This record gives sequence, structure tokens and C-alpha cells, in this order.
Amino acid sequence: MKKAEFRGVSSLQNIPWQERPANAGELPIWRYNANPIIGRNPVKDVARIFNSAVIPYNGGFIGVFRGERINGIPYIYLGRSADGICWNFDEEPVSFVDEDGNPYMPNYAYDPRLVEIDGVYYIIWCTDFFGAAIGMARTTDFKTFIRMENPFIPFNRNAVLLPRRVNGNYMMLSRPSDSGHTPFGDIFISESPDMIYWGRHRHVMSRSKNWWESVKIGAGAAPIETSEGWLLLYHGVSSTCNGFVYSIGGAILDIDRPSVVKYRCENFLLTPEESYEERGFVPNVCFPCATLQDADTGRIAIYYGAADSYVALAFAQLDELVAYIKEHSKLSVSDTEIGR
Ligand code: BMA
Repeated sequence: MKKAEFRGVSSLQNIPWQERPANAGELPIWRYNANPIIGRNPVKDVARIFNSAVIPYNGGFIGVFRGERINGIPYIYLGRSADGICWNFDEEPVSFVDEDGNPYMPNYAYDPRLVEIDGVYYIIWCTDFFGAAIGMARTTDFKTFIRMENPFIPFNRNAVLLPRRVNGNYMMLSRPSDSGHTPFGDIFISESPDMIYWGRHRHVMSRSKNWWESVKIGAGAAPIETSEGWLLLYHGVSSTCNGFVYSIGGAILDIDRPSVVKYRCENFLLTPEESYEERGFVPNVCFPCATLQDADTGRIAIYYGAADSYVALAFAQLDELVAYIKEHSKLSVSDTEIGR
């Protein structure tokens, strides 16, 4: 089988990395052995940082972090790191301005993603818009953050931008929902020529018959462009007598028509099993929000929130990950037909 390669991915020699340990098991993702990389009370007035996104910046790394304050309300905090592992955070949350320069502060902000397109950095998060909805902002310098139009009407709590335009349009994956702890949810994709008007909404994939993702699914990290298509790491949720369990799944979307699922792995790729994933503010949560990748080595570093309390790191090798997803791919009817 031809090995998968990155497309449009740069070299990243200082990508955080640890070789796969001999006892890593059969799945193609393995954990950093010094997890979690961000522990409790990481900055003044912040009890927990989790579900956060990072990106290479000026030879190091920068990120937007979900900081749950000691009053329980989440905001976005900026963090910087030389190695992608040890992070320094600003003490004040990110504040925004509107297009006219007037200050804007969301009532709350959580699960941020960070995506660069053509030198502009876009932050996408869950905001309050008469209930939970998607908020967006852009920055070019990580000093001024310009709030943009909310892309979708409520309710929607999970959105991820593709890292380049496809057929001339920006593309955003999202999961329409209710305003609470939604017990349903499928992934859709929307297009925009200008990041103001979004349309041509298409269904991408549904929660499935696989028990680990039978309640809801949601896009995780920004999809990675590869020779096989867009590699999407997502979260899949199952329901137990003690609540939800969040695992990480993988799929590959068509490069020119990302609403088309080419492969979808029927097994989870990572599920809560370490103490920092099983125990915390919300137990049994692995929630991926970002990856880093190095074009030279095929290495992928995955950042995920653990138990709504910590940030943890895991690793994969692109060709092994894609091969595993393809080998264990099982598409359901709704992945292939409904809603096109
Ligand atoms: C989801 C989101 C995530 C969170 C998860 C588990 O609905 O709110 O931020 O990690 O629940 O609590």
C-alpha cells in the first residue's frame, strides 16, 4: 500500500515528540509519558486549562487555551511555549475588538480552535449568542483580536475551520446542537467566500452504530491535508450509566469535496484509560483540539483536553495512522448518502 504523505504541511523540526514505546498496544496513537502537560491552577484566577489549541509561531509555539476561571466561567487565554510542552500564560483573558475597534468581551468562551490561513490566524470557539453558538475572531499579531461575524445561528458548540480554501471558499465543520450537554450530534460542513456569509451546508458524518461514538460526534483538530484526503481527528461520545465517555476517532474526507467521507475508522484511536483522563472535573474525557505536524518526518503531535481538567499530548506517525484508519474503515449508509 502506498504510504500517505502530508500536503501543504511545513517542516517543524521542534515538534514535540517521543518515540512509540514497545508497550503502546495496537492503536496508532500513543501518549506522552509525562502527561498531563498542563496541570491544575496553571495561572492566577484559573482553576483548569483544557480543550485548547496550539500552532507554530516565530520559531516556537503559541496557543489559545480554555481557561476555566475560579468563578467557573471559561475564557480564552493566550499561551506561549518554546517547546510546545511547557507553557506560559497571560494573566488576563483575550479581549476582542469589533471591526470598528470597539471593545468586545464574550460572556463566556470555550473549546477554542486556532487555524492559520494565508498569514491570518483565526480563533473559533463556543460563544454566547442567545445560547451556545460559534464565535470567530482573527489576529495577525496575537495582540489585536478582531471579532468577526458569528458564522451560524444558535445552537452550535463545536466548529473547526479547514486550513485552506477549497474550490475558492473557506470551509467550516460544525455540529448543530442544543445549548446544554447535547445528547445528539452529527458533523456538517459549510462554505463561505468571505467568512461573513456561510452556506452550501452539507452533511459530513453522523454518530454511528459503533458504541463508542453512538451519542454524538464533533470535529476535533483542524483537518490535516494528506495525499489520501483530509485527515480528521474527532471526538466520539458514548453513553454509560455514569455519564458520557469521550474518545478520539479518525476519518478521511475527500480533498476537493470534504463533505464526502472516504474512510472512517470503526475503532476509537484513543479512549480514557490514564488517571488524568478518567478522573477530573468531568471524568472520562479525551477531547482533541489541535495537532502539529512535521513534513520531514511524518510526525503528528495531538493536543487533547483530559477530563475537562488538563491538557495532554499524544503522538502518531502519519503513514501508520492513515493505514490504520483505512484498514479499519467501515462507512455507514449515512456517511455515504444522506443529505448530499
Ligand atoms: C462537551 C463540551 C466540552 C467538554 C465535554 C465534556 O459538550 O462542553 O467542552 O469537554 O462536553 O464535558
